[in-house]
Amino acid sequence: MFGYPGGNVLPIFDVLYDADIKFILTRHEQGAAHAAEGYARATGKTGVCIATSGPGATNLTTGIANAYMDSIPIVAITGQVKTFVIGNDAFQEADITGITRPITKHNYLVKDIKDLARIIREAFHIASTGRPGPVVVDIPSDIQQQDIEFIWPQEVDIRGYKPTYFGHPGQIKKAVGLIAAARRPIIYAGGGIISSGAHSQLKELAEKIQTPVTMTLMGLGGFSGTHKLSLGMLGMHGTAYANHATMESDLIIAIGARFDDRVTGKLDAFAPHAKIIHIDIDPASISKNVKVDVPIVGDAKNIIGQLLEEIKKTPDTADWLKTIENWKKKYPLKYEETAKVKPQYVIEQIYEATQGEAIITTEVGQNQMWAAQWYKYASPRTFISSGGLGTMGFGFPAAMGAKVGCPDKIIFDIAGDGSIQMNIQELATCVCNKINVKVAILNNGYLGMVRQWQELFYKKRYSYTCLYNPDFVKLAESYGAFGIRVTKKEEVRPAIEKAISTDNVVFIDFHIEPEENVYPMVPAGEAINRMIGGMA
Ligand SMILES: Cc1ncc(C[n+]2csc(CCOP(=O)(O)OP(=O)(O)O)c2C)c(N)n1
Ligand SMILES: [Mg+2]
Repeated sequence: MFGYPGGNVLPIFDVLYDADIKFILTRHEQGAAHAAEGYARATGKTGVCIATSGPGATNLTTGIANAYMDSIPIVAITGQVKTFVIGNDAFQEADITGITRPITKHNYLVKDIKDLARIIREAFHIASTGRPGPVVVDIPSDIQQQDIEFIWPQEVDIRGYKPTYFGHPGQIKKAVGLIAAARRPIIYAGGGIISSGAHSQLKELAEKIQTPVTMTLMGLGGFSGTHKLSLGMLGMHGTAYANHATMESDLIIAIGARFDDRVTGKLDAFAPHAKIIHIDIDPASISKNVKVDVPIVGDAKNIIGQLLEEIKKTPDTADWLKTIENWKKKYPLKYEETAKVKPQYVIEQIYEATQGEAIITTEVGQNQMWAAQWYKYASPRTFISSGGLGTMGFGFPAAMGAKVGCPDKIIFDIAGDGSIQMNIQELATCVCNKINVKVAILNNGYLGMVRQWQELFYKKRYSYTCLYNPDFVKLAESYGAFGIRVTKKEEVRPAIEKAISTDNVVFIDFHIEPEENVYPMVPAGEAINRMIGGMA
């Protein structure tokens, strides 16, 4: 449990004093929310954060919105002013159930102590089942002070909330028919693969039907990036071959993905020849952005299992795979190697030094896209990044939560010099709790991704994107962490090795080429095969 105290949660904190709960005091409530998310994404369990009423609760909201957009199971507990002053503009009152209604899967204001146990039970159930998401439980402080006999409900029965877990057999048959007839199929896999634990089934399916797999940012690790059938990520900064394969495909099997605009680009130009099968646990996601031919509502793991049972005739994809192999050879991800410190090189070196076994979190911007492109994620829950909301300041507290959940793993936050300063206060939390995460700051002196857009689309008018930065090494040291500065290419690998072998929180300040860009890039609103730095 990650959190921060205050007047209206004091009764709960008093119980935490000797409760059998590992509690971590963060230095900002936003840090607590993101840490709960990092914990949830690394472990598959529900993360928990707690804050006081008013400003404590509003500080959680960015993390709650982030969890909502990325379907991450967290329960956020907030203190509230006493029931009899709610609505009176009481000290530190904020209507947090009102504020979080559009960014939670569900939320509760506890008005009677008799409901508390049931509500907590339901909150965890709702957060972690169906399409996962954040649930807020707002508890007035007078309710916190009341006594009642503790009865934990064994069963949860919520009218109107009964997720569908298995695909309709008729829809499965239709999908099997389309798969057998396809010649240029692709699987488009999203975060749903990871939340449903469907990675083994996905591998089996891809191999059985010899169909290449492309992943969203949220889906990375759901299918091994080193597998022959992997196309890597698609979309705005996807690989050229993933985007071309998508545009040329005659069948898209979308699993646990939601056709986000960073993936589809210009909607009416998206995959013009493709029939679409869409597998998703949330019926509201289906045909929301793109009209699909065969919707299948249910859990990804179950449905892939059903498909595997029903598929007798597999498609002939030999020519298609040859075409894709050619694209991969001709248009690989690439960067110009120079004597300077290149961000892509830094990430390649982190990949090699950790043998692909680390958990990588990211901030937002160029750092995030390079981390998605240049580290090969072989297994689920090894890549943790803010997808839907794109929250700068997510990566460091998320790394902290991931490390608490997976203490034996090496955790690297691949950060930008801008983003890291948005939750840098969590250095204190990491150091004093010995949460030894490693932070690789790709320091370009810019809000790099915004600068890239200004370079390409605003005539290089760098309006307020140049940063004045602290000395990150001294800053780390002032918190009791270990700092390393890297200004030369040959220092990159030794610094990474040193960070891994150092039994402390480590910041590596990589002074990278300031105006390096992320390519390929699909300009906003263009079709996804119209890439800058992709293929003609
Ligand atoms: C909280 C928040 N504010 C603003 C943005 C808009 N934004 C997206 S990327 C970016 C620049 C990030 O800079 P830095 O962390 O240095 O990363 P770089 O792109 O340089 O790797 C900004 C400002 C955002 N995503 N999140
Ligand atoms: Mg930067």
